Amino acid sequence: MADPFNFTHALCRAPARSAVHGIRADGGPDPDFTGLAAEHQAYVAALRDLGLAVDVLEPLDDFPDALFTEDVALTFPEGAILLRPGAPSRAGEVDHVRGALAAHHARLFEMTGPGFADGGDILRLADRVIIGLSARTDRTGAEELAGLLGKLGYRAEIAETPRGVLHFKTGCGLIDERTILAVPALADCPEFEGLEVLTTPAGEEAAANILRVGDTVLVGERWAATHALLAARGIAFRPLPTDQIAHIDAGLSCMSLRW
Ligand code: CIR
Repeated sequence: MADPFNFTHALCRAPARSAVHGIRADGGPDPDFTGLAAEHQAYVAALRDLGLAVDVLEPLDDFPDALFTEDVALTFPEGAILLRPGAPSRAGEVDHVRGALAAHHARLFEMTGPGFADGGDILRLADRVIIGLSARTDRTGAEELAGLLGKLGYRAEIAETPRGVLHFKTGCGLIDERTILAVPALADCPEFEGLEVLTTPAGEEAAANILRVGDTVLVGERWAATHALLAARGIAFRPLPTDQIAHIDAGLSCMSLRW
């Protein structure tokens, strides 16, 4: 299996004005559109600076959450899978990435249902893929997805996402091939056996959604103790602003598909 951090491409989508109405589980104020767009631009610029060819799709006003391209598909060097997002308002986003993915991936599979799976629930490790069950990903969907992953040569395991955590990767991310950063509620996840699990520093649970690209870990700029943790391990990291996307329950992995 290939290096899980070795990406050459990413697919993003510019935020529509409607993004300020994106889903949030616990209510809370709308993000500021200008700030949110700036965060998105900084993210795209960082991916390009790290050497990726980034396609940025047009905004979709009818789909406030469509900037979170991670949730509608899975992408690998070997091919891609179109998913069935679990939020009804996001189901239609899939049709809007099909063409862009078909242009890059000769092998393009698609979930047919009736189950659901969001890309935010899928954590790719060096030797397998973990599918987290959540309010967006049900067991039927996870099992269909595991079968499709098998066609691309990836072994899948199904895990539980703690209650109150939107997506599995809201609560964890890979620092390196053997090390996970996870919120305390996920630290004892049985599927992490054999890996080293570092827990997020107190008060920095929202830092768990890191994204490693090549040798660099993208991490929210607000999380100083997490930066110190990465620095102490000699991990190169790049802080990025995430305050506005956090208003709509998102973090750094959510804003791209990568392969
Ligand atoms: C949603 O609730 O679907 C969006 N507001 C946030 C999606 C975040 N995506 C992710 O964690 N992969």
